[in-house]
Formats: sequence, C-alpha cells, structure tokens
Amino acid sequence: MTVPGKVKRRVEELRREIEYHNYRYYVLDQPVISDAEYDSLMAELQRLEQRYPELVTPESPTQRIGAPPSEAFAPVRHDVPMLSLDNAFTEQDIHDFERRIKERLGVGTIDYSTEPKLDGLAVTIVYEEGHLVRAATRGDGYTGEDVTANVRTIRSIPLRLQGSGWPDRFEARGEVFMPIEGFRQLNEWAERHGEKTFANPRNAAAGSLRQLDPKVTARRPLDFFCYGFGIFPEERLPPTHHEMLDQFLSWGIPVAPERSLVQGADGCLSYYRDMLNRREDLPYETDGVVYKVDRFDWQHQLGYTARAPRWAIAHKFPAHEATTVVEDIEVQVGRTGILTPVAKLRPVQVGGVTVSSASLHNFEEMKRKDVRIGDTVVIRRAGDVIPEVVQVIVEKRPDDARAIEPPKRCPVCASEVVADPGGTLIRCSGGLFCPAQLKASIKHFASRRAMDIDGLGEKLIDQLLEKGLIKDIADLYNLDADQLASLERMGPKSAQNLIEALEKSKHTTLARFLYALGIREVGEVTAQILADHFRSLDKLKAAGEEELEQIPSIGPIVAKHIVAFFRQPHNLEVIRRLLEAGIHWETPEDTSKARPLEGKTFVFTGTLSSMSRDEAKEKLESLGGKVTGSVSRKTDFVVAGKDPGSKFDKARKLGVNILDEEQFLDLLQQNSSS
Ligand code: D41
Repeated sequence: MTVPGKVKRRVEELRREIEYHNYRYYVLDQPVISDAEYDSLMAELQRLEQRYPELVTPESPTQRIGAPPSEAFAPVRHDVPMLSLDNAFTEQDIHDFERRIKERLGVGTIDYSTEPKLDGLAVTIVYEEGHLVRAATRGDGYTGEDVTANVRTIRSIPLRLQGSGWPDRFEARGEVFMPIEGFRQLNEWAERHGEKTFANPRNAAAGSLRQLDPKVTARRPLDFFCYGFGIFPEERLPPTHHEMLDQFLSWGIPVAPERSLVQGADGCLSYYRDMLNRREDLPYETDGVVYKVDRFDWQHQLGYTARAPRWAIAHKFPAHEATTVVEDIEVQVGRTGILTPVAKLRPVQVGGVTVSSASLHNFEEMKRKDVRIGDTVVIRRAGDVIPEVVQVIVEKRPDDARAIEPPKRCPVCASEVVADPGGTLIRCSGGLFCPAQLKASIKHFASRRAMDIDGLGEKLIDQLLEKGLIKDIADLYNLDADQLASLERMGPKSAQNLIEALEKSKHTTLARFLYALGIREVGEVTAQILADHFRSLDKLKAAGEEELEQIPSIGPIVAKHIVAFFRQPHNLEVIRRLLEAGIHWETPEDTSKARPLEGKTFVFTGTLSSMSRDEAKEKLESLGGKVTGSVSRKTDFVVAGKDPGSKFDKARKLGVNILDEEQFLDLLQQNSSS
C-alpha cells in the first residue's frame, strides 16, 4: 500500500509539533498547550502510524517507549576524553583556585559560569545533521558504554534538534539524573509491588540508565541537563561557556535553569551560599556547584592537568549522608501506640547538623535492612525529614552485633503488643493507660493545629505528669499559676502566660476539638468533614457506623474507630470535663442545607407558567443543582412544563424522574426553607 503524500506530510507536521511541545514542556517548563491537546496530537500520530506502519521511524515521538532489550552495552571510545572535575570544600579553596588562574592568565577580573552540580551520571550525546545518533556513559573518561537506546527514552532529550544553525556533528555532554519527586514515586511503587527500592536518586538514575531493557528505562522518570560539549567545530564556538549553553537550549537541549554568570571568587561564593540555601527546595539532588571560567579563549590558555581542566572546579556541599555506628536500638511508643524502632547513633555530622538517632520506620523495615546493634550504617538526612538508616555496611559488622526482635510487651507500660490488621505495624494495647501514649496524646491535644496551647511543650508535659499535676487532657484546665510557677524552668511570668494560653484555647472550633481528641484515623480533614456534617458534638456522638459510612470519604474503618471512641466511658468523661471547663465553639454554618441539591442534574422541557426558565435555573443553581440541555441516564430530574418535547419521551424511556410544575415548585419549597 502506498502512503498518500497528504498523510506523509501530516505525520511529519505532527512530529514537528509534538517535538516542539516536548521542548516547551520538558526543557523550558513553559507549555503552550494543555495536556489534553498534547494527548490528542499524540493520538492522531499513533493512529496514522498504526494505519501506515512503514511511516514509523525510530525517531518518532511515539517510539520513546523503548527499543528491544540488548545483551550488553557496547563500549564507546570518546573522541574527546570526558575529564573529571577537581573538588573544593572550603572558601579558601575557591580563593586559591582563583589566585592560580589569575597568575596563569595575568588578568584582573574573571567572569565565571556557575551551575548546580547534579548528582547523577555523566553522559555524552552525539548529534549528526540535527539527529541524535549516539549516547554513551562517561565510563573511565576514555571509554564508556553505548546507552543510546536508553537515552532515547528520556523525554527531555531531543531526538531531533529545534531551531537551526547547529554543526553537522557535535557532542552535548551533561548529567542524567532522577528528579526527587520521581524517585519518591518510583520507590513507593516498588515498595507496594514488593520490588527492590533504591537508596537514593543517584542510584536510581544509574540503575535506570543501565537497564538492558529500554522499555524499563522508558518508565523511569529520568531527566537531563547539559553542562558542556565534546566534539564541536572550533570555528563555530561562541566566545563563552554561557553563550554555548544558551545555544544548546535554543536547539532544544535542556540546561539547568539555576545556572548563572558571576564575577570573581566572591561572586562564586555568593552563588554557593544561595544554592546551598535553596538546596532543599530544588526538584533534584545536588552535591555542590560548579564554577567555570566563562571565556573559551581563557579556558584554552589554562588548559588541563592530567585528569581535569584547570578552568573549572566543583565546590561541594556538606554531605547528606554519613556513616556511623548503631550504639543501641530503642523502641518508641507513638500517640496511637505504634511501636517504632529507632537507632541510637554515635553522633555524626550530616549536612551541617549533628545526628544522634535515626528512624528505622518499623520492625519489618528493620529486618529487611537487617540493622543490628553494633553495625556500621549509612545514614541520610534529606530536607527536614527525620534522618533514616539507608543501609548496613555488612563488611564492618562486628561478631557481637545483636539483632533485636519486636517486643511482645510494651516497653513503657508492659501491656500486650498486638499486630495491626495491615501486618506491618505493631501496637501497644494499653491506650491512654500507657504513659507514652498519654504523653503523646497530650502533646497532640496542645499542638498548633489542634487546641493551639502556646507554651505547652514536651518537657513541660513530662513534668506535669511526673508531679501528678495532670492525669489527662481535661486536668490541664484545672492548673493554676502557683502550681505552674513551682516547676523547673518556669517563673511567675511564664506560668501566667501558659494560663492565658489555656484560657484562649477554650474558644475553638468543633473541627479543631475533634482533631485534638486524637480519635484514631481522624486527621484534620476528616475532623472538618465530621464537623461540617454533624455540626454538633452530640449528633456525632450518637451516630452509628452505618450513618457515618453514608458520608462521602468516610469508610468503614474510620467509622468503626469513631464509634469505638465515643463508646469508651473514659473518653466521654474526659469530654464532659473539658466542656465543663469552658471549651466552646460556634455551631458551624449549615453548608449542607444551603446546597441541598448539590450534585443533582435537571433538564427542562415545555413551558413553565409560574416562572421563566432562567428564573427556574437560577433558583436550582442557588440550591446547588445543575441544569443541562439534554437527557441521559445521569439526569436526576426532568421538569416538564406545558407542551413538553422529545426530552419528555426520552426521560420516560430511560426511566428518569419526571416532575410536573407543581411537583417542581414543591421541591424548591422543601429545599429552600432553612
Ligand atoms: O552537574 C554536574 N555533575 C557537572 C559535572 C557539571 N555541572 N559540570 C561539569 N563540567 C565538567 C567539565 C568542566 C569537565 C566539562 C561536570 C563534569 N565535568 C563531570 N561530571 C562527571 C565527571 C566530570
């Protein structure tokens, strides 16, 4: 079958268009069409290629799903070696770097191109006549591996270049990496499917790029930033590094948006500080920044040492990972009784912070990683999250390393430990009789998003419990300033402040109060939903499981926990005392009554005698109803006036409710009264 010229042209047009939108989306992060529009271009292209398979080329945007697996990666010799970078760790190192350069060049001020240093894998990509023809890893700098098939699946890397004016043959070099969010999702998925998780985004990127099956790579969220070039015709080079990157970007090759141009060592150092501040907010992991003398003629004069250019240096950030020794494994009891193993560590600096304990998440996780007391472990601190143990360095395990078993009894109150239905977690069954759970629940009660009792912190709660001044949350409101002033680190002034904070907390909202009670499975959102729905604590208390389950987004498990909570005499007694102490709130607005027809769709047919269609529509909409033009199975009511049309017949056929004018007026009436 010959392919009509018209189809050929359309296919080519679609590909160009899709490539352009890939560039807008993946490289510039400035899409100019919606996802739906993009999808429809892609769908049209797929349709045409299915119909005319002879039109499919490996470069088509439809082919990013990956080529067939290969046995191994072929070695690729780099025509221009991929050098490494010298490292700097201190400000002094940077001043020394600049001094050496100035001495060699004999010049005054130097402009530097600065870039984030991405934590990924260096690759080189060869373009010929604007087409991607080969991609290879850095390897030892002289010989890498051919990863063309895998690199072709990375969405942000153009298979054909944008714009014009590129040399017949050149190499773009840069870093393949996995954005943090993609890494998180990949690991979450792997965990759910019982597959191997990756220790960090770098390992995930390396593992994904070195996949023998490109279809697997295609599903991994890899990205690429270009930071340099290999082969490039000298006469075509712009005068500076930053202009080179500008040019690459205009051809569709991604470069880090965070790059900059600065003056002198001081400019470099302020870039360093700025990037270090932003480090946790960047969507990808960095291990430092890179400074490069911007002018190519100066780069040329400076030349290379055996392994690295003299004109560039990497200024490393403090490490996010460190190794240390597990001195003990403690079991902590949370607010809802969950037992969590926590590694107590020989204190170590991680990214500028001293870390002395790290979460092991749960006993299953601890067993999977096989963490034992005495082990040397890699720990990691990312963002503001609690440090975690990444892995054990098994080679360093001493003979007397000791694994711990999940306890059968709560380490705090000795109550029996029970497994959660889910299987992974274990819990202390002691409830509020367990001092650890009691303490955590008081802390939760006082927290900012609950009762917001300013100044009631953990240390103070400890003292209050120890001295027997409180036994539960209701006792908080019986404290007086003299009692408080007698506590450690409390003077008359702070005692008075706390009394005032307690007083202030009494005026709250039903949602906050429900959240503060710490009912299992009732977080802030669920508390708000319950408050909106019931609008009164008494109504909620009286609700059964079935009634609760009627509320959208409240499932059987949550319903069970709520009912169980309000069945506990102890809980009811605490609530009674809290209310007696003066905790109060305004009744939430009746949002349900205001929009009683929420979600209901109406269709009009025929003429109404008491009002115009527009009026009727307005009334319905003010009650939350929706008016549409045609009848379907999803229509809730068809309102039939005088001389109804075909919609009436259709409603009858589909079995949709039909209201005559009188019934319609009744419905409005019933739902309008507040
Ligand atoms: O982001 C990076 N990891 C990065 C690596 C970067 N921004 N610039 C780099 N520049 C170079 C030179 C100066 C040699 C072109 C590099 C690397 N090299 C590099 N990556 C791995 C080895 C060398």
